[in-house]
Amino acid sequence: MSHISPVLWQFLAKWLQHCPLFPPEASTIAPQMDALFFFLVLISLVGLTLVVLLVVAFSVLYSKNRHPKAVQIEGSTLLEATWTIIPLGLFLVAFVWGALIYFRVYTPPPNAMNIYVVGKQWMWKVEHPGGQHEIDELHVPVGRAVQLTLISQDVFHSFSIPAFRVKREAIPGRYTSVWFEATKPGTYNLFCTQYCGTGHSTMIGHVVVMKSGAYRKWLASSTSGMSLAQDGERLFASLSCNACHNTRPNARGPNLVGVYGSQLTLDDGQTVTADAAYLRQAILDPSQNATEGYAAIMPTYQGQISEGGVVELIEYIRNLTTGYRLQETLNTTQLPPVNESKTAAPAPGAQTEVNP
Ligand code: HEC
Ligand SMILES: [Cu+2]
Repeated sequence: MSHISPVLWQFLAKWLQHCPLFPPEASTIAPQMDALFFFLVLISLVGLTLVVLLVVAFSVLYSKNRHPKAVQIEGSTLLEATWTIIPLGLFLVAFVWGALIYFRVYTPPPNAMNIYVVGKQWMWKVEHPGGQHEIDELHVPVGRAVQLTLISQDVFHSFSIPAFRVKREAIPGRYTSVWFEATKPGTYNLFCTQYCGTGHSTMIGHVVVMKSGAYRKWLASSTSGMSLAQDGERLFASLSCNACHNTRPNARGPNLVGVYGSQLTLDDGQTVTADAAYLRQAILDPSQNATEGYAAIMPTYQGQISEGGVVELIEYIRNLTTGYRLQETLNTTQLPPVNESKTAAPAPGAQTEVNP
């Protein structure tokens, strides 16, 4: 935060690292969050000091000894305007500053790699696009924008990585998302920060931030041999979805190839974008949104497919480009394309990576 005095900032950052009360700053957003946090702490301290000093000063200056007779004061417009305008200004600064950070936190960059996280009593299940499954662990590369798509299989949970200053609810029945870009390799804590039953306190884990070479190795060594989409392809066949969704001309269900991200017209005339949330709803509760031109014959799969399974089906549908066979073959060592402009000019102070 260069607009704060750099010396003061250095001092604060040093102090933070040696104070075990404070988690390390390990993501791009962390220093920005902390700057706002310290601003709030600072103005609170200034306000508190001012009030305490005035209370003490007034109780001495206007004590009964000095002023045995009470005097009625009718007020001062100048004084009232001052103590209205200054706090108003401070609150507006906090509001605008907070709003800017809020939008940054909840707007993932378009090139972010997506990882699914399913919360359930009492664990975090992580599903990587390459088919790597983890429980209470999350491996991510350093210096890459990572978007998490969260959902809960039972009750409300809240996914929190203090070192990255990110936290987001995992809600039953709805996808939420959060993103971060880790800046320092290492192992960080991962918590559920919403009381979710007896085992809540055990719903903790680790985020492992790795350099890209190590990350590639990890991806290759923890693969199950099938990508998430390929898992979905299997599930699609074993649930007999292909009895209705297929390429035959008289297929009873709509063609799912290329449906992801497209605009669909429902039989009540509404148009919707077929994003992950819509597809999930279409699979679990088809009667809610029948597509125009099709009979509502699709059975409900509510309670028959786990959230992990739904994620696999969505990834499968998302990857269908030409037919119901997945085009791509599993390449576990493949990372999403690097943002070129970013690699060309690393942000000052950002860790640059050397690819092996
Ligand atoms: C009995 C036939 C049938 C089966 C089995 C079936 N579907 Fe459907 N599906 C339909 C029909 C008909 C629609 C369109 C009407 C609607 O939305 O209810 C549809 C709509 C959908 C949609 C919404 C996309 C769109 O263009 O409307 C998705 C996604 C979908 N099905 C996925 C699946 C999956 C995944 C399975 C297996 C778990 C499955 N379906 C099993 C008949 C079926
Ligand atoms: Cu929980």
